[in-house]
Amino acid sequence: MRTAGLLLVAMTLLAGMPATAGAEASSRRAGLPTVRVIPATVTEPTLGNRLGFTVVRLSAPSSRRVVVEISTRSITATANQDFVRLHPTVVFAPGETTAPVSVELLADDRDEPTETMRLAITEVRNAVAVRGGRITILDAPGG
Ligand SMILES: [Ca+2]
Repeated sequence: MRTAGLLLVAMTLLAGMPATAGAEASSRRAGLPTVRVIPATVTEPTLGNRLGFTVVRLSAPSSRRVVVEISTRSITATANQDFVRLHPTVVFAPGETTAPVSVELLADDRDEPTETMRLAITEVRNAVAVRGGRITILDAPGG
């Protein structure tokens, strides 16, 4: 009974543990850096399109090339209406720890609340992905 109780506690702790903690623990075990997309706030363009930038960051330099595949994900912002759906690949040369990544924002004629989307890491080589990459899109003044 005691074992079952402890197991239940352990399972509860695991269930409540943020994904980040698990990724960082497995990265330490594997001796790999973690990689995350830094959250950013960008403004919708008034007309046409514009790139909004953020960076992808490694927790430590690597002697190996790190390849990170990213995918745009809707949260409250809509793909191909508020931003262009894209799957950029970011490559870190050995020793590099930051690399730019952008999202192509689209103008509209509507007054909207602030919207959000995510640059999600879908695939990574020589590092361990950590959840992040939330992009907050502020509505353009007057549209
Ligand atoms: Ca708008």
